[in-house]
Amino acid sequence: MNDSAEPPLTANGYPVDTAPDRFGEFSPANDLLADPEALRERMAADGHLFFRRLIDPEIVTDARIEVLTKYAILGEVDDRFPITDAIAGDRHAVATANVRAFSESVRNGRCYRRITDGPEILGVQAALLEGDVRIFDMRWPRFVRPGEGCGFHCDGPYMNRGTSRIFSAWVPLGDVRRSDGALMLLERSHASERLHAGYLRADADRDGLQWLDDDPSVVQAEYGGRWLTTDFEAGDVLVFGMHTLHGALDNHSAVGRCRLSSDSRYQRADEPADPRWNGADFEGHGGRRVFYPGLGRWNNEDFQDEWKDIDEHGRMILRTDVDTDHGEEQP
Ligand SMILES: O=C(O)CCC(=O)C(=O)O
Repeated sequence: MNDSAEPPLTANGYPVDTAPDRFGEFSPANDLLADPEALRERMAADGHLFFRRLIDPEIVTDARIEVLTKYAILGEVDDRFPITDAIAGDRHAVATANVRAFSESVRNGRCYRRITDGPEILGVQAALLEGDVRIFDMRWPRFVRPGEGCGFHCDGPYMNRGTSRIFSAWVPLGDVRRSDGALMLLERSHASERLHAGYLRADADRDGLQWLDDDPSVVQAEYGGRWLTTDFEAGDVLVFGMHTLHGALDNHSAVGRCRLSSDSRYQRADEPADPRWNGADFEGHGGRRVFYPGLGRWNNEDFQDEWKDIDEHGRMILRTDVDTDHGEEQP
C-alpha cells in the first residue's frame, strides 16, 4: 500500500514542533559496536544508543508475519491486504477472545523471541552491563492502531524494584516511519536533576503514577532538550536507560497501517530482578490483568489502557458502554 502524504506530527493529539532547535534525528552508533567502552561512554553521555539495521531485516519480517497473523485471528488486522501491511481490521473477535492466551502466544512466539532474546540485542546489553545479562521475563510487543500513541514517561518507576541498572530495547517490527507512530525521546533527559529529584524516585504501582505529561511542548518547556526520533527501518534497534524521558508519536497512517514494535528490558543476571516482571508467575500491575494495549476501547483506563481486566476465561470484562458484538463503543 502506498501512503505518500505526510501529515503534521502529533503526540497524544498535541502538535510536535519540528523546528531544528526543538526536534532532531537519532545519530547511529553502529561504528561503536566493536568497542564496549565506547558504547558505555555514549550511553552515559546521551542516555540512548541507536543502531541502524542491527538485526537482519528478514529475521524481523519473520517476527512481523508471526505476530500480525495472530492479530488477524482477532480481526485486528485485515488480511484481505498483505499481512505485512498491517492494515487495521474490524476487531470483531477481540471482545470474546481469550486475550490472556492471545497475549502469551504473541510473547512466546519463536520468531518474536528471536528478536528480543537474540544475539544482536544481548550483545549490546552485555557490553553496557559488563557481565552476564538476563532479559526480563515480561516482554512488551505493541500493536498501535491509527489514532493511538503513548504518553511521556521514564521506565525507571515501572521497572526499578530490583535494580535500576536496566536498559530497554525498542525494536520496530518492520519499517515504522515517524508518521506511523515512531518512538521519540527527549535528548539528554536522563541527566535532568529535576527528574532525579522527583519523578524518578517513584514506584509506578505503589504511587499510582500516570504519564508525566501528554503534551510534548509542556515536557520540553520543563526539561529542555530536543525531541529525537527517526523513520525506523526493519532491523533498527534503540536502546535507552531507565532515566530517559520518552513516549511515541501518534500513528497517523493514511492507509490505516498499525504500528508493530517491541520493547524489552535487560539487566545483569547477578542483580535482583523486579518481581512485577520476573518469575514464573510475575505479578505485572496486579489483579487479573492482561497486557493488551489499546486506547479508549473495551475497558480499563488504569495504566493508560495498556492493561485490561479479564475474567477467569481470559476474556475482557467489558465496560457497560461497549457493544459486545463488535467490540466497539456504542455511538
Ligand atoms: O512503543 C511505545 O509506544 C512505547 C514504548 C515505551 O514506552 C518503552 O519502550 O518504554
